[in-house]
Amino acid sequence: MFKKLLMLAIVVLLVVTVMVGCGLGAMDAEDAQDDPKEDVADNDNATETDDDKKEPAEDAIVIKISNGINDKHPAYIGQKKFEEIVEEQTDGRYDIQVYHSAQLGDDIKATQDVRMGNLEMVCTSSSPLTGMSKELMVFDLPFLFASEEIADKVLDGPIGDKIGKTLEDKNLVNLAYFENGFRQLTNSKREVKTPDDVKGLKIRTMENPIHLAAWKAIGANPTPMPFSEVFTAMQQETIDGQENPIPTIYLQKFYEVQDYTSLTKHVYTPFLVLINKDLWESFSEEDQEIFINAVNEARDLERELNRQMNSDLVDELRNEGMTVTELSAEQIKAFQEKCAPVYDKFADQIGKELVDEVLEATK
Ligand code: KDG
Repeated sequence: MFKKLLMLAIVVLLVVTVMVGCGLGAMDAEDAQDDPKEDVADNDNATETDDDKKEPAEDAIVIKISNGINDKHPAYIGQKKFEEIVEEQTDGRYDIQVYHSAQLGDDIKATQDVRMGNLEMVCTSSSPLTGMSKELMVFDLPFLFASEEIADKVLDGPIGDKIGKTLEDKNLVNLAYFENGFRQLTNSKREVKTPDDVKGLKIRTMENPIHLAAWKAIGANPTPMPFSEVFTAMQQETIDGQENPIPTIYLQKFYEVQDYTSLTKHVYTPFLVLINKDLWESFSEEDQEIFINAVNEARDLERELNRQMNSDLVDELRNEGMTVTELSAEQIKAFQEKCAPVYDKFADQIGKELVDEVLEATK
C-alpha cells in the first residue's frame, strides 16, 4: 500500500511539475535518492529543490517558503501543489520557491525572518511559536483532539481563524492549517506501554512549555531542541527519544536510530502556513483570492496524503525493524491522567475562555 501511496505522491509531484509548464523538474532523481538525514543542510547550500526550474521572469514576485521536514513529506508535496496553482493562475507573476529540511532555518528562525520581511512564507509547527502568541498553546494541550475530523472542525472554523489572527500583530498572516498530525513516542531504550516505562528517558520535545511540562509529568527527562538537530542527537545518543507523527518518523528515517515506537497519539500538531503581513497587504484582492484558493486546495491534498501515510507507514516501520506498540484505551488513559495537570497549569496563560471554547468545540 505504501508503494502505491508513494507512486501517488510522485505522480502528484510530476503533475504539479508538468502543469506549471515552467520547466519545474520532477523531483530530481538525485534528490529522490538523497538520504533525508543529509537534507538537513546548512543554509549556505540552500537551493530551491527543482534544480531545472525555469528562470523566473524578470519582474516575477519571488515567494520563498520554508519548512523543516524533508521533500518526501506531505507538507512539501502540499507546498509544491500551492506553488503549481499560484504560478499557473497568475501566469507566472509569482515565483514560488519551496525549501525543505530547514534549509532556510528552523521553525523559529524562519518565522522570525518572515516577520522581518527577510523571508516571504513559512510552513511551521504551531508549537515553537507560542512565544509570539500564547493562544497557540491551546493546540499543545495533551489529548485535546480525539480525531482528525475534530481537529479540522476547530482549525478550519472560527476558533482556528481567531487563533491565527493573534499573529497579525507580529506581522504574520496565517493562510491555512496544514497537518503535522498526531504525535507518537519513539525511543532507543525499551518498549513503552505505561508512564512507568518512560521514567528517566531523555525525550526531545519541541521548544514549547506545555510539551516540556507534560513529559516531565509523565516521568521523562525532556529537553527542547529544534527539529533539524533531532536525528543527530538520537544518533549520538544525547537523547533517548523524541515524539512526532508517523509520517515524519518514517520519512526522516528515525527508524535507523530508534528501536521502539509507542502509539501514544498524545498531541495533534497543526502546521501554520504563514506569510509576511506587509507583503500580503500589498497583494491585490484578486491575487489574495488566488493564494487562498491555492493554499486551501493544497491543504486538502496535504491532509489526505498525511492521513494515508499515517496509517500505511506503521507497518513500514515494522518492516524497518522497529517494535511498534499499539496502546489499549486503558494504557492511553494512564498517560492522559499523568499529564492532565497541564490543563490547569496553563489555562490562565492561554486564556481560560479560549480553552473552554476549544474544549466545547471538541465535543
Ligand atoms: O517545519 C516543521 C518542522 O520543523 C517541525 O516543526 C516538525 O513536528 C515537528 C517537530 O517535532 O519539530
